[in-house]
Amino acid sequence: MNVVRNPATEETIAELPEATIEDADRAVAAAKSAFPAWHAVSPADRGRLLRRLATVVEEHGEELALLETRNVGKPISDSRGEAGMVADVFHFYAGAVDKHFGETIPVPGGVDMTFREPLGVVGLITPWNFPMNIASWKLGPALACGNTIVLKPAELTPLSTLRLGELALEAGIPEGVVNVVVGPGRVVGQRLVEHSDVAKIGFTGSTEVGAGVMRGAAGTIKRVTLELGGKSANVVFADADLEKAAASAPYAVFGNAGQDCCARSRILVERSVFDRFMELLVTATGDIKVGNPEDPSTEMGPLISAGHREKVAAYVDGDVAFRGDAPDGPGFWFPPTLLAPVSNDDRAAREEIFGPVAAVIPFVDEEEAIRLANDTPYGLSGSIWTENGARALRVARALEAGVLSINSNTSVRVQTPFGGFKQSGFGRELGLHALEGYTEVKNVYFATE
Ligand code: TXE
Repeated sequence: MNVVRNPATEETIAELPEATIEDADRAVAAAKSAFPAWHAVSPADRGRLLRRLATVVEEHGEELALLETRNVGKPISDSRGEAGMVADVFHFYAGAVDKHFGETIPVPGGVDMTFREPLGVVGLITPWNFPMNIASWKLGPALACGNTIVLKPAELTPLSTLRLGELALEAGIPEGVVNVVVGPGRVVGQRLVEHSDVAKIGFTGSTEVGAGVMRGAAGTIKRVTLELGGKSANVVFADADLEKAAASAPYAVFGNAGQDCCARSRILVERSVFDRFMELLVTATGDIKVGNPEDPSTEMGPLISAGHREKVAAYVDGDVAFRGDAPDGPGFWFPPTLLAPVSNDDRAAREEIFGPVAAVIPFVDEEEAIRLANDTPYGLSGSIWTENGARALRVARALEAGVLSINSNTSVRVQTPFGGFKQSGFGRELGLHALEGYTEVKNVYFATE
């Protein structure tokens, strides 16, 4: 039995049967038999169905937001934004689907053309931190391109994904096109990864499990897109608008209680303004409102589980510069915490903590800032704060990361590509780039001479 809890109260909110290998096989078989008919639907009509799905999600936005808040513990204001993004993602791919087509290529002796073909059955495996958002980032482009789906959410947070599956049916997407299986990753997830009828795995989760997905996929030469961990840098130069940078930094690391692959959990600050910046950062961090996620004014909720809280706590030993408030419990609470000054070699600066813990690291000049920011096995996101435009672009070009912001800490937009360098994974989600990951290019040469 899969027991689902509200991490803010520790109450059981659902008990679900655990899917087995046989269930995964049945889901793959359903997706396989639905594929020819779904592939045959014209792109414009697939777009119409995705548009309907977007509208149905909008109509159920408040319900989805509340479900996400109760299951993940995230503030309701965040969940409302995320439900809105799910609808926006389906709107975007509804509009994109009939504008993604092949080319004609001049060659001697004939006409050469390319087609964009769907892959077939794709397995989508998602984590517990942004369940419905990440599901939509994969579902939108995969469905638009004519693939059928087996979607496996994380065991801790399956509820919004199950609801999305029902809403897809309500929107008129035919049975068998979207299948949701809830079960353990090492059983059901692994089965999808190794199944010979699954053409691709779109995975978001830890780097360790991502490496296992790659190994498992090798046996069938399966395509994979991996969106994995991060240890991103928020680089603050002395010539930045310090007030603005310090006001923004806490949201970049304590948003979603730090359980965010894009968290800028290494705050790199130029030494000449380090003390002033710390003062501002401590004040801004102290202002974060931690508490009941269903209260619209709450800015930070609990962690996902007791086990995860233990893991996060193990990173907080020396160098605590500030510890905010958090409720006592029940609930898996952890206060926003600043570690400073930290060396980039410390464990807290090297490993993904995935909790509300920021390591503040001093640097002396631009060259050292770039070196420290890149001195990590990860390469997902990052921010650069400076009023010098040339420096901003110079540093942005030098950083080894897939998603960067200048004078901002936001990472994710429906229209723009999202994904990592180095051990943060490969392949891109969102924007038009995501369509590449759910199609094969077929080249056809037609001899005319
Ligand atoms: O992730 P997992 P978990 C990081 C973060 C966190 C840690 C563990 O540091 O503390 O990972 O989180 C499925 N074959 N991130 O345990 O295990 C699993 O069921 C196929 C970063 O949740 O990677 C779930 O659906 N699938 C990350 C999904 O993989 C398997 C987001 C992710 O689980 C599997 C989440 C297997 N063998 C965690 N084993 C980010 N960067 O956003 C598990 N799964």
